[in-house]
Amino acid sequence: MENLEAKITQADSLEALEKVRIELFGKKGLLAAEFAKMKDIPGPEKKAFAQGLNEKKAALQQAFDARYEVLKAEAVETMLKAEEIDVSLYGTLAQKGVLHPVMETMDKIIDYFVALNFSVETGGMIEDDFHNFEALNLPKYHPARDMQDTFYFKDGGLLRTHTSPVQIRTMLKEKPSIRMIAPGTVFRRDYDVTHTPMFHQVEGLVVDEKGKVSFANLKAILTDFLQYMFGDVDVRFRPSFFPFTEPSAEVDISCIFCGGEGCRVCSHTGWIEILGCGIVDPNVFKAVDYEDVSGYAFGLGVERIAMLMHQIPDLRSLFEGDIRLLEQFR
Ligand code: 2NL
Repeated sequence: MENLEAKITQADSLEALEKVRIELFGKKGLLAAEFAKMKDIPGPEKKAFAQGLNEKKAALQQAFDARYEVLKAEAVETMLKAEEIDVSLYGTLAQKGVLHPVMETMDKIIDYFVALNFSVETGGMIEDDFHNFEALNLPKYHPARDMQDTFYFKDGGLLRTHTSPVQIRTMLKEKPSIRMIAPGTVFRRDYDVTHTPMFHQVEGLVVDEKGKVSFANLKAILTDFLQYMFGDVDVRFRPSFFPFTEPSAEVDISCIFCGGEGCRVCSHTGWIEILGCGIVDPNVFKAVDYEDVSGYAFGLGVERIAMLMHQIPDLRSLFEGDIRLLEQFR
């Protein structure tokens, strides 16, 4: 019976000790077997035998309890170590958001014109034929009004194809002079590497008494604007055509990738087309009942400029909703 105590003190875990407990104190355990021998002990010796056995049992129970306390304390210690939390560690920091490159570019454009005292006007994206086309000297049967190019609603409404209806509404609402930009979302039925059906424009319009607004003013402000946007670039004006301006020009900057040497981005011309502009066509003023005024106007595509500033090769990636696009601009 001496090695029973050793069984208890050698148990090295609560699990091992539990096994020992069953082995010793269980219904079919070693102590139960000893007590069973009682019936074979002759009468006079029974008492002494029972007393010895009870003392032995009590000693084992005491050894067991002591061992249990030690192992329990060890187990708690081990658990606390394993679950230790360093409350001084930083948590997971929340990710900051970033502006979409299109909106960042739009803001930069708006900032320039706001600083030059242009007002910022906006309007609805659903327009009608008059404000989107007719008033802009785009008469019925003009190719731009083709179903191929414009999203029409069944009731004759349409998604604006440029922000010009905002200028038309502003002129109908207010007397000259006008000094405004119209930033916003526009829609055209187009989809390839450089066109998405939804994109953004900023258009500008300046109107004043006849003779007060010249092409020279337009040239000066756009040259300064483009150097604000792109740094020390050359700017050139090429004759062009828009139904709503006469004369009209397209404006190029010297290629910001090759400095004008010629590369893939500028199709080896050394120039990149950035915006369109011109002197407001008299037919536009007729449509809004403006008399004895002159004005200049311009329009630019925001995505195109964002692509150039960030060297984004495919315009469609701006609208795919892939968060990895934004992560690049963090
Ligand atoms: C381009 C060219 C342009 C305008 C937009 C305009 C608006 C009114 C009257 C006259 Cl109400 N003109 N807008 C003028 C010239 C060019 O946009 O290439 N845009 C992306």
